[in-house]
Amino acid sequence: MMTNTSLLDQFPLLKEKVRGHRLAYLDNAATTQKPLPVLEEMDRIYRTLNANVHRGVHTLSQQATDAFEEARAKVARFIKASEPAEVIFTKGCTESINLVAQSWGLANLKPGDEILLSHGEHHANIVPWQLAAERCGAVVRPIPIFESGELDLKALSEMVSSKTKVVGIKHVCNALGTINPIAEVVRLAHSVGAICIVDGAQGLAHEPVDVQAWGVDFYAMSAHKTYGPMGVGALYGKRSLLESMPPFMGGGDMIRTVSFDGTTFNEIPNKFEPGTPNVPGVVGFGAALDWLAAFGLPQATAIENDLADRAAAELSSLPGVVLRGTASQKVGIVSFTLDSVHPHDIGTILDSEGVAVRTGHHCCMPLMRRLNVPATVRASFALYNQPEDVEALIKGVQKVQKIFA
Ligand code: C6P
Repeated sequence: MMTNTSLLDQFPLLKEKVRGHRLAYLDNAATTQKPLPVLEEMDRIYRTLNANVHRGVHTLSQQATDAFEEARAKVARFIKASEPAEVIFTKGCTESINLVAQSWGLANLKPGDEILLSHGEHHANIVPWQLAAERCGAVVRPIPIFESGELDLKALSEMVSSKTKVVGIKHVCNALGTINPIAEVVRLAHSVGAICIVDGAQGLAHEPVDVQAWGVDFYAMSAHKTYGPMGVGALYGKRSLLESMPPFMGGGDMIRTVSFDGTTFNEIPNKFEPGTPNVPGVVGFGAALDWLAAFGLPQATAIENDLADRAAAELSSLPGVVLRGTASQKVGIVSFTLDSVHPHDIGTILDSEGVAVRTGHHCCMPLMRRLNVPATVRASFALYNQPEDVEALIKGVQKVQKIFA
C-alpha cells in the first residue's frame, strides 16, 4: 500500500505553488493530474519505440504496434469487454459519442424515431444526437431527473416505446456526482429494442465498469479524466453493432482495398481508426489504467468519498451555502451555490487562495435550468487529495463570505 507521501511524490505538479499557496487541486472532473509512471511510459515510447503502427514490417513498427495493441487489451480488461476488438481508440469521450451518433445514428434513425437522453446529460451526449436527429427526422426527448440529480426511472419506463431507438445516459454526472443505475437503464432500453449508450467520461476512474454484465451497447471514455493523457479516449461497442456500422471517417488503415471504383473496409477495430493514431497517448492510457488498478479502485473511491463527505458537511454548515445534487449514490463531487454570489466570483477568490475548482454550467446547460441555477461551484476529488485540500476550500469560501458580507 502506497503511503500518502509516496503517492504525492508521483504527482510533481501537485507540489507546485499557486499564487503563493499550496495547490489544492479540486478540478479532477475536468482533468486529473498524471502520475510519473504514465508520463515516463509516454516518454519511453517517444525515446525508444517511436514508429508508426500497423504499417511497417520493420522491428520498431512491430514493437510500437504491440505496445498499442497491448493498451487496447488493457482497456478491454478494465471495462470487462469480451475482446479487445470491441475497443476503438478515439480522441476522447466526445469523439466516441459523435462516432456512434454519426455512424450508427445516420444509418439507423428514421423520421419519428425517438432518442431519449437524461436531462442531466453533458452537451457531449446531447448535441451529437441533435445533429443526427436533425438529419434523420428523429426527435430528442429529455428523461426527467429529480432535484437530487437522480434519474426518474419510472418516467423512463413510461417513455420507452416502439419509437425509442436510443437511450443515452451518463454513468456518473460530472456536475453533481450522481451515479446512474446503468443496468436498469439498459434493461429498459432493450425492452423496446433500443440501444443504450453510456457516457463513461466520469465513471471510469471512480466506479467499476462491467459492460458485459450491464449489457450496454456503447460505453464512451476519456483517458485524461483517468490519470492518463489528453487527446485520447476510447469507445466500447458490441461486436455485432460495430460490424454493422458504416465507417465514421475515411483514410489509411481503415480500408482493405481502395480503387476509384470503390473501397472495401477493414475489420473492427481498424475500420474506425483511420490515420496515424496517438500511439504514446494510447500506451499512456493503458499505463494509467494499470496504475489505477494497482492503487485499487475501492481504495481510491473510499479516499475521494470521505473527503467529499467532509467538504459537503462543512460547506452545508456555512450560511447561504446550498449543496446541489444530493443523490444517495454519488462519487466524490461536491457542487454548491452561495446566496447572491456568482460562482465565477467564488472561483476567482478560491483561486487567489490556491484552490482550483470549476465554476459554471459544466457543459450541462439543461441540467442547470432544471435546477434553476445559472451555474454552480464544483469541487471534484481524486485519490491524491488530502484533508488540507478540504480545509483550504472551506477557508476560501469563508473568505468569499467575508468579502461579500
Ligand atoms: N467534462 C468537466 O469539467 P472530453 O472533453 O471529450 O474528454 O469529455 C467530454 C465529457 C463528456 N461527458 C461528461 C460526463 C464529461 O464530464 C465530459 C467532460 C469536463 O466536467 C469538461 S466540460
